[in-house]
Amino acid sequence: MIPDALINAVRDARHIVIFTGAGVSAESGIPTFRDPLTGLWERFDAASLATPEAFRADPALVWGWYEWRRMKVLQAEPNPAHRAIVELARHVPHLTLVTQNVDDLHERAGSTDVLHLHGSLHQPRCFTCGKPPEEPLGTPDEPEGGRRLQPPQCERCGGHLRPGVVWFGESLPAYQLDAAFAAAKDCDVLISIGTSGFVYPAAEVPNLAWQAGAVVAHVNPLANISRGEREYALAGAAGETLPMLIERAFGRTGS
Ligand code: BV8
Ligand code: ZN
Repeated sequence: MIPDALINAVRDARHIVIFTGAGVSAESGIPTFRDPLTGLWERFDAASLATPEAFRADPALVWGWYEWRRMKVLQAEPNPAHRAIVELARHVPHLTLVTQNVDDLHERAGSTDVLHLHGSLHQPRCFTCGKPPEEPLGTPDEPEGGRRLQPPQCERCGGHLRPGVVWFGESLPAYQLDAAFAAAKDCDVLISIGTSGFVYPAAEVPNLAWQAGAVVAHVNPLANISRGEREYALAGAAGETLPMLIERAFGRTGS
């Protein structure tokens, strides 16, 4: 199931990059984007909701969708995959965690210095002047998926608050993207976990690592690989595969 060559590369690595997508939070009960039926994309036209145009056209619809997602995250717990990444960081001289996710489950599992390429559900800001609210948002009302909720008003300019995520057509935060690309070019091993690799420029990260000579592994029930050499597909769920990988590389884990 997990090739010895990959176990040895992980054990001997000086610098490991972990690159995560929605699949790492799937076992916490958070819908992914493209899973049939449960995926957000299936039940909503997410690509048309996750845009500044959609927010301008109907702020209450978009805010309601994100508050529903934020509520699901608040109700969720980190899963063994998130915890395995924290455990791995204890064994590796240098681990860089890059996520496309907008939930805070990595942080709640104990990961630090997480590079969020697509922002966070937990950092709303004013759509007009960019100012974050004075008080953090409380627990959202019980909006069921797709119900409209009027976004709160900015205390400074009266504009609408918006979710602190990167929408389609918006630029990614330059610091996080530059740091992620630099880590990918420097690392010995990159483990991509739970991503379909559709969305750019984030999807460039594993390619940069492979092109720079790193060993690349994809943890995904649908994993398929294209490059053969130095690349591995671990076709399984993250919550089962990652603890196994770490136990094989470093012995019984404490998690
Ligand atoms: C940019 C935040 C330009 C919001 C997200 C045409 C028109 C316009 C733009 C484009 C275009 N063509 C290309 C583009 C660029 C566009 C893009 O890439 N589009 C794609 C769809 C083709 N990108 C952008 O617009 C980016 N910005 O390019 O700016 C620019 C340039 C200069 C100056 C100004 C502007 C911005 C992209 C960011 C969009 N925001 N999220 C929100 O969350 O609502 S993207 C969204 O999809 C998610 O956040 C996530 O980050 C991303 C990828 O999804 P995944 O994480 O991979 O999830 P998915 O469901 O797809 O896959 C889950 C996987 O997990 C599956 O493979 C499944 O098998 C696996 N899995 C399931 N269970 C498990 C599991 N794995 C392991 N264990 C399990 N248990
Ligand atoms: Zn404002």
